[in-house]
Amino acid sequence: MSRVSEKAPTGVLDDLELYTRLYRQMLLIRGFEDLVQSLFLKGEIYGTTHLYSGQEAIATGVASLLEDRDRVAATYRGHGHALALGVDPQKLLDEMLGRESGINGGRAGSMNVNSLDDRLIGSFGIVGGSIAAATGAALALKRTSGGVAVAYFGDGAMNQGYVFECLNFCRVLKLPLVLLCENNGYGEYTSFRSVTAGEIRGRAEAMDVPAETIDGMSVWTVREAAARALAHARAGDGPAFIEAITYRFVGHSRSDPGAYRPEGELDEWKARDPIVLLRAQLEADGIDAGRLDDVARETSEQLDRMRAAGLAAPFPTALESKEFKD
Ligand SMILES: Cc1ncc(C[n+]2csc(CCOP(=O)(O)OP(=O)(O)O)c2C)c(N)n1
Ligand SMILES: [Mg+2]
Repeated sequence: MSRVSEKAPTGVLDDLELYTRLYRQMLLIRGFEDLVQSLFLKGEIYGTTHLYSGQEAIATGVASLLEDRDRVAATYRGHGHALALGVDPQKLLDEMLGRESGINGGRAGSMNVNSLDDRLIGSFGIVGGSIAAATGAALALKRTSGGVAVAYFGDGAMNQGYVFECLNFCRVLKLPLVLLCENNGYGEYTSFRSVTAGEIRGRAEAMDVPAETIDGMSVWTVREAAARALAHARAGDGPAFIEAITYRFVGHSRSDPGAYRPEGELDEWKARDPIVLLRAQLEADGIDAGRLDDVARETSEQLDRMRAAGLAAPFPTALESKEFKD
C-alpha cells in the first residue's frame, strides 16, 4: 500500500477510539472486496461484481452517524455500504457465493443486496435508481417514524432525468433525504468530465438544495459534511446534497483492467488511499502503530475464516414449482 507523502498534522481526530473502529471497518471493506475479486477470478462467484475499493471512507463515514430509524439505498457498487451499515460480513460473503446462508438466501448476488434489519432498503443496478427508492423512503419516514433516507449514487446518475424529478419533489415537500454523490471520475469506461456539463453541486443548488463538494478520501471530512447534511434533513429543512470526490482503485466491474485511465492517474490516487490516510492520522494523533497492526491482522484472519466458511456453506435448494404459483 502506498504511503502518504505529506506529514499528517496532529489533533485532527476528535474521538480516537471511534476512528480506530472506523479503521477496522474500512480494512474489512477493502479486504472483503479483494476476497470477492479473487473468488470471482477463481469462478466461485457468478454474474458480475462492482467493487468499492478506494471509496471506503464515504460509506464508513456516513454510516457512523446514522440512527436506527434511518434508511439507506445503495448502488450495485454496494458491498461497502452494506458492511458499513452492519450487515453480517459472513452472510454478505455467502450471498456473493450464492449460498443459502447468504443475507438474501443466495438469490440476490452481488448487485441486489438488501437487509431491512440493517436499514438497507436495496442496492440498485439502475443508475440513479437508489435516488428514486430513497425518495419514497424519505416520504414514508416523514409520514411515519421520522428519520432520514440516504441515497448513494455515482457521478453518472447526475445525467439521468428522473434524478431531477426526485430532487425537485423532495425539495418542494421538504423530505428528509441526504443525497450522496460518489464522484469517482468515471461512469463505466467514460470519464465524467467528458459527458457532464458544469458542476454537479450546482445542479442541486439550482433547486435550492444545500450542497457541498468534499474530499471523499478523508473519512473525517466525510463525517463532518454528513453531520451537516443529516442535521439539515433531521431539522425538517428538506434534502441536502454532498458530492464526495473519490476514485475506484479497480475497474468498473469484473475483469475491466481500466486501460482507459491516463497513465499515472491510479498511482496518484493511491497515494491518497483513504485507509492509508486514516492510519497516518491515527498515528499522528497518538494511536500506537502496533495496535493498528493488530487490527489489520485480526481483520485479515477474520476474512480467512469467512472464506473457508463461505466455500463450505450449502447452496440453496431449488424452489418447488408450487412456491412459484403461490
Ligand atoms: C439507467 C441506466 N443506464 C445505463 C446503465 C448501464 N450502466 C451501468 S453502471 C454505469 C455507469 C454508472 O457510473 P456512475 O453513476 O458514475 O457509478 P460508478 O459505477 O462510477 O460507481 C452504466 C452507464 C444502467 N445500469 N442504468
Ligand atoms: Mg462514477
